[in-house]
Amino acid sequence: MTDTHCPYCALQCAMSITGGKVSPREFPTNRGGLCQKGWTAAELLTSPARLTTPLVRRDGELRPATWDEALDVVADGLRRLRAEHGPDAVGVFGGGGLTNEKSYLLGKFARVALGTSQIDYNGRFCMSSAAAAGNRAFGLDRGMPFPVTDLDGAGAVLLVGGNPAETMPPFVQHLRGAELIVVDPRRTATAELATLHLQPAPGTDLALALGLLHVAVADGHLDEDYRRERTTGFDAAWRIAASWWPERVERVTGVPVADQRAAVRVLAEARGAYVLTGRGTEQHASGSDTVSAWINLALALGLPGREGSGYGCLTGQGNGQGGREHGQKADQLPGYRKIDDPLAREHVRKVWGVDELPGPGRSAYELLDALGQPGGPKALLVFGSNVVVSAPRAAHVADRLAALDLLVVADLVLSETAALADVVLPVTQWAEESGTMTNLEGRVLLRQRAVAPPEGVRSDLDVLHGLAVRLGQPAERFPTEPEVVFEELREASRGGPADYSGVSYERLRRGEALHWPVVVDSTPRLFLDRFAHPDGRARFVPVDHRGPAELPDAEYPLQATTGRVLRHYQSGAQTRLVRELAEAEPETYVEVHPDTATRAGLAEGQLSAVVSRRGRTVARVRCVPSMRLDVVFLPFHFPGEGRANLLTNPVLDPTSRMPEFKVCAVRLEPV
Ligand SMILES: Nc1nc2c(c(=O)[nH]1)N[C@H]1C(S)=C(S)[C@@H](COP(=O)(O)OP(=O)(O)OC[C@H]3O[C@@H](n4cnc5c(=O)[nH]c(N)nc54)[C@H](O)[C@@H]3O)O[C@H]1N2
Ligand SMILES: Nc1nc2c(c(=O)[nH]1)N[C@H]1C(S)=C(S)[C@@H](COP(=O)(O)OP(=O)(O)OC[C@H]3O[C@@H](n4cnc5c(=O)[nH]c(N)nc54)[C@H](O)[C@@H]3O)O[C@H]1N2
Ligand code: SF4
Ligand SMILES: [Mo]
Repeated sequence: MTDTHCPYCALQCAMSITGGKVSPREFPTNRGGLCQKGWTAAELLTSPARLTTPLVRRDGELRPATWDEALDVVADGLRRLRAEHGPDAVGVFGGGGLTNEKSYLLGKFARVALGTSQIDYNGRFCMSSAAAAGNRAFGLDRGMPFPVTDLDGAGAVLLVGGNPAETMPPFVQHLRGAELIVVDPRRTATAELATLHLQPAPGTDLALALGLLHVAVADGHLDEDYRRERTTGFDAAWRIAASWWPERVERVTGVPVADQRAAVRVLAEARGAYVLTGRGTEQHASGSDTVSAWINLALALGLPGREGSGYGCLTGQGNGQGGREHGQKADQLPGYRKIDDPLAREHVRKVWGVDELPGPGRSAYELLDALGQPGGPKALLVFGSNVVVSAPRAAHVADRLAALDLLVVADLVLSETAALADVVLPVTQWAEESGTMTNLEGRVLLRQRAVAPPEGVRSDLDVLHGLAVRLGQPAERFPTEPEVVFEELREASRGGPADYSGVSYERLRRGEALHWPVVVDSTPRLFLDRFAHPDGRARFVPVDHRGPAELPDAEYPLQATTGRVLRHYQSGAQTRLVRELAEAEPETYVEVHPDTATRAGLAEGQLSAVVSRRGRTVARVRCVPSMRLDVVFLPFHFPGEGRANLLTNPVLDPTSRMPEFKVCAVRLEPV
């Protein structure tokens, strides 16, 4: 029996593996619980769909090749493109599911072995708006700056744009003791658990948050002592919120004045309250400002940086937290350092033993959009993402991939993106390798190898090593042993905001709870004494409502929003191959109010075309009476013409470069 953690989401539920079978394990976050995805996770270890040999495209078809052949093809291609067009002709796309060791080595590989600035990752589609807002307000971004179990004692929780009943089922037990207020345009399984459900139109959360701040101040709930001692910038933020009186907010969002007042009262009067945000409120072209507005509300009520209350964002991918700290993001170096900070560059240069480092590159969507264009990358290496399904304006992204001279995908299965590649490299997964993950509460976990990998696959670390050596790098610069990579990561992160220098495999094996920063001791709770800005104070950030980039009109009268269902994970590349999950949720669908369906000439169970300015998706109609009349919902887990991302608007948040996944204008048509 080997103790490990789930391959999927950021809750990183603890499990054991015995003879290739999963059983749940007691742990503070999941308390012995697993969701259906976790229970069935082992099926993919032995699935016939597993890739076990490298594939190289010859005469238009992917054909089996040896590892040497495949790596030679890649290295030759990269060398040639670099020689002809310079180092930025090669791009790298990483993922928040990769272990800390892989994220770290991928960033080092890009900057050192390729010398390219063109690296970013799918966390840009996930965490970036909350991260930007957290940094602005607190001077540091750790999704939850407190352990999940602190929520057990909460009197009230405001959960905005998150549906953990489907996205992190075992997490919900931590909300049981609190009065729960859910903000979601849909009446989700999570909203069903709430005392109060606010149902705004998609993309109007910023107005709602300004309105709740207005009510908090007008109704006398501003925590004056806290504001004076622990924050700055209230006046500028208030000047904007002052004009968002509740009736105006109701007109823009659809949330009744009485519900706005009730929500603020519940939060203000609770002993111990938390504000939590999920992707619903973050994945907008105004996502960073929207999260800032929710943090402003939390600051006005005096919640962050106090024991028993706070603000947190629910990180999504397995290593969504660690994945954003170790340098696979375009503007970052390991330890959550900024790539344009001269001291950070010097520190990392020394650890890596190199004289030069490239500067910041393009953000994820901008990188994909530039592929094959003049001045853009001509080759792309993808590790841990299925962008053909998960990136916005997906048909355009597929066109950009097709315009490349060389597309290389490392994956465990032939994802829709891998199927388009010139070279596919089959890698080990989760239980077949060791590595560390940092969960949603900033706790570093060790996932230990539990089973032998199938013959023919190699780890991502091995792949990076093999390519780096072929590109002329010294072999020892790209270690293949996770623990050796981690030892180097410790040094690279030392002194940075996300300092892992005190974390070791040995301490993790002993089961120590280590929340970063860890120089010697763990930091389960941040900000109790001071926030991370130089003056120790949190910042109110003045933000105003802008609304979605695309509003409904006569041609596209409805708003589509997108998200997740219990049984599938992300692009579905993994979960669509697990029989129990695929049978229960075999195809995409569109949730729509019955009256809206009728008006479009549609009925329950029929196929509908959902059409936006970017494209057309085909989905089966599910009539849901609790839906708003003006909103439809599609999950984004399905491929082909069922891709929700054929519709989505790639307009970006100016600060975080997050695309507006959560709202675009559409119409429904019978097929
Ligand atoms: N089953 C499952 N679990 C997962 C994942 C998965 O793919 N499947 N992925 C993991 C990852 S990477 C992530 S990031 C997390 C995401 O976890 P969540 O944030 O919980 O997931 P989503 O379904 O994307 O969005 C949550 C809710 O936002 C609502 N929403 C849409 N538009 C708006 C809006 O304008 N305002 C507000 N307030 N709400 C809105 C949607 O109706 C939806 O119910 O889940 C993780 N867990
Ligand atoms: N419309 C819409 N689109 C969205 C979202 C939304 O809410 N709505 N959410 C966005 C969010 S929050 C996210 S996080 C993204 C996620 O979307 P993706 O980035 O596509 O995430 P996954 O489907 O998890 O893709 C991971 C791929 O890597 C493979 N893989 C898993 N582990 C490893 C590994 O260790 N090494 C390697 N090399 N490969 C591995 C898997 O088999 C899979 O093919 O989607 C975004 N797209
Ligand atoms: S909640 Fe997340 S970590 Fe837990 S079993 Fe489900 S997918 Fe795995
Ligand atoms: Mo995510």
